[in-house]
Amino acid sequence: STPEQDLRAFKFERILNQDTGRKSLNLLGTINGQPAIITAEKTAFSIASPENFVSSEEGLLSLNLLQKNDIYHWFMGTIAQSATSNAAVKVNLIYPCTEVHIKKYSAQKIHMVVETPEIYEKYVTKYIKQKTEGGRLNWVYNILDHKAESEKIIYEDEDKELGFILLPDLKWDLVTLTSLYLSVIVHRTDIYSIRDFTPTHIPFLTTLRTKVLTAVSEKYSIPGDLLKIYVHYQPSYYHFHVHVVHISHDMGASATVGKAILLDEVIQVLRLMEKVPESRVGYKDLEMTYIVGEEHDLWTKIFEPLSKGEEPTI
Ligand code: M7G
Repeated sequence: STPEQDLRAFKFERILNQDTGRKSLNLLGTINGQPAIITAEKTAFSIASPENFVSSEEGLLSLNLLQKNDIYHWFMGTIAQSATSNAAVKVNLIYPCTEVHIKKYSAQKIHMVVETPEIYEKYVTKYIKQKTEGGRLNWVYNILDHKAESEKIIYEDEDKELGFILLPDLKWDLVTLTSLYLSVIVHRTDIYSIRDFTPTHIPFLTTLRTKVLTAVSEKYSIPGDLLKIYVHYQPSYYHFHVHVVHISHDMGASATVGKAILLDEVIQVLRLMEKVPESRVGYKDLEMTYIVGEEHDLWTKIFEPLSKGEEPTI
């Protein structure tokens, strides 16, 4: 079956989350008896031909005046759309999905947690190990092996140690430059998260940064001062990758304090660590403070037990 046939076969079960501000909706259901998640998000207005906005053929197709008061008028309307050139909605399908995906896309309370070097060493490393197993990184290896998305690669440095692939993130609609969202996926497999960085990685990170900036400026004519380049701690996928996002794009929780750390800051911290006389000091030695959702395994298996004075069960 084609991806479209799969999507059409979706049997709705329940709403996982809805955000009226971001105009997004996450649905849980099944396809052929297997769990699936649909995440839908209304797209940004296309500004390709703003002069056509009021056109009843190419812009606002129909209008319904809700109210008029003095100089104020408000309408509801429909708008001309096309799935290929001017889409109304971006739909992501995860099928078959896992319990971890369901938790990730569910509405939940969040907590600020402090991960000490001891907590990292004792519990979080175990958690990270578990999350690299069971095919969770298949999509990453598919990209690195050119088995998927290879036609979308913007730039590749094939070096085994320093190399990486720059390509569009699945969150990007591929057209709106002001919401540009790219990912850098490194070829090396020895870095799970920034916790693995020591000052020895400074040249790796600085060359990566320079090459990414050059590639983005050549391909999209976007200068470096219009880009946010950051990493997540904690990330969802433990194979080192970097997020490259247009500065005008408000990513919400995913680019916020408590989740995103600028690559420049990581490099600066490593440079300072380089000056520490003690050898092998690195990100593993820092206290890291971040947000975690109540459904997340890091909360249920590590930080919730710790907050109650209990031993984590990881
Ligand atoms: P993260 O910081 O590990 O997790 O980033 P997050 O999803 O909590 O941000 C992983 C990034 O990879 C995210 O920005 C995802 O949108 C993106 N991503 C995830 N998958 C499964 C794919 C994929 O199959 N292809 C591409 N191109 N990007 C993906």
